[in-house]
Amino acid sequence: MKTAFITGASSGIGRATAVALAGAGFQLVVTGRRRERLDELAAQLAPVPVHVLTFDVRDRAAVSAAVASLPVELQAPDVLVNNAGGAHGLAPIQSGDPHDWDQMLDANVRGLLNVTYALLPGMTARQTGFILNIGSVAGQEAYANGNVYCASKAAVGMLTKTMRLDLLPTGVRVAEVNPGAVETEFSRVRFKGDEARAAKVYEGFEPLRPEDIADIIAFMVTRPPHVTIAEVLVLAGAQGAATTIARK
Ligand code: NDP
Ligand code: 8X3
Repeated sequence: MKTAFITGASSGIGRATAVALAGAGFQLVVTGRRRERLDELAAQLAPVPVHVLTFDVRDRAAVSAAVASLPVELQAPDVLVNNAGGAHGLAPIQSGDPHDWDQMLDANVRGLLNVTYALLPGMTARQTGFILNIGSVAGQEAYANGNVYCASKAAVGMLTKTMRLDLLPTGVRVAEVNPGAVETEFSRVRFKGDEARAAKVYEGFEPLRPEDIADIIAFMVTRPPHVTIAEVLVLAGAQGAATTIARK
């Protein structure tokens, strides 16, 4: 049975990806900080084997210790989905909060590297595998007040391209999905629990659902070894660009 290791599976796109990949025949390692959410997911997916790991992706030592605690065969997953992360704040650079900046750079960029670092030895030794990074439309275009979030996702885009080149001789393929507006806990986190402000982001149009992204991820990671769908931009139907949305 093939194994998929999914970060940020306690919510949103990561959770939906876990459901989709379980449906596609994978056993799973699901990670996040909220253990109960992950335990619930594992119970929902039974009898699919699901191994739960809780760690903060920003903590390299914790990531490495968690991976080392896995049975050896799970330390070399066939598929790694680097999804954990998000936005904190939406403010002009001149009034931004450096603590928010640290959280975004540490989770979205360093976190992705921490998890990749811990799993690559197993994946490269096996000479096969697939790393799917979650970038964003925000990594491809600038929008006002997006500053550090946009920069963190642009970094994911360049890491994806360079990782793909570096890993070419190892048989590990690397690709990226760049979602537009997906209704998840993303905006609740960005606006620090302000539900009304978060709801406004998705008002007046039909946003993407996490399952829409998960379906695409499942398709990409199940292509045969001679096919790499390297980058996919997925916008909501009413979305022309990151902040250009036809609202009714
Ligand atoms: P959610 O907030 O619903 O999910 C985020 C997930 O990431 C949660 O499972 C959370 O788990 C985990 N996570 C966040 N920070 C950490 C951390 N420091 N350590 C470990 N896990 C962490 O948002 P989405 O599903 O929307 O976001 C998933 C990814 O998709 C993110 O990288 C986001 O930037 C990206 N994205 C989202 C878009 C959207 O419109 N929603 C569009 C484009 C990209 P826990 O809190 O349990 O740790
Ligand atoms: C999430 C999409 O446009 O809110 O990455 O930044 S956006």
